[in-house]
Amino acid sequence: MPRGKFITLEGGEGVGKTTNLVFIENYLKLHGIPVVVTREPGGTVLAEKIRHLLLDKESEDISENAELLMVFAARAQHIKHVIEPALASGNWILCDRFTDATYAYQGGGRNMKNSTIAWLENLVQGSLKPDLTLLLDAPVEIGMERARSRGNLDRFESEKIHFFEQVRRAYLLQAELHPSRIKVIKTNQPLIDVENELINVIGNFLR
Ligand code: T5A
Repeated sequence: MPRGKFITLEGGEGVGKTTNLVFIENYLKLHGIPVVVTREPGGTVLAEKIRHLLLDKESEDISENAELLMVFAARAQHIKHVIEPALASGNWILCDRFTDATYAYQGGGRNMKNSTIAWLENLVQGSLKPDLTLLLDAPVEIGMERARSRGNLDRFESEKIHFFEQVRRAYLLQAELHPSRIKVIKTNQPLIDVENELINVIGNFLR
């Protein structure tokens, strides 16, 4: 059984990850690919508990170091119990956010050192990296407007606009640094056009 492929979906708040995840899952299944859909932070019972703590607006002030370590603690569980076993048994993984989000939110948004993130990445992931990353990108105001329209903002969504500008900049920098892995798809266009771009990029990847 050949090892499965690891696809991640990334982007700032409200850019359309959840919406397009379903489309990508269906597209892969249509091509006969067995796919496991999961998310970060989360994906296991413990990692979902950590997610809850991270997103809870009412929790005590979480230090930047604690936030970074919580993200990687959840990731370690996720890799051990979901991602690695699925890939090893030939399933593909479609994951809503992964370590590029850490470079964007903790690196860009919180201004933490990329070298610290890289050290933890190496500790927790070893050689595990996504094979393909779809970075959904839209101007911050558009994403925030979409997120706000759902009401009930979480701890990250309640940050100031400057934070999200930094997140977006860091994501786009990641795409510049890893052009063969990270494909940028603009989502400030009708959903049908976003889907067509996704088909293009994933179609190329499948070939
Ligand atoms: N985090 C995560 C870190 O800080 N570090 C890390 O390492 C990791 C892994 C997780 C939070 O954790 C942080 C980052 C995050 O803040 P999350 O739920 O995964 O939270 O992320 P969110 O960005 O909060 O997810 P959202 O659900 O808010 O955004 P989505 O999924 O990008 O957007 P979606 O699909 O729900 O769409 C939003 C709305 O827009 C509409 C949709 O119908 C929906 O109503 N929409 C469109 N409308 C018009 N045209 C289009 N093209 C549209 N696409 C979507």
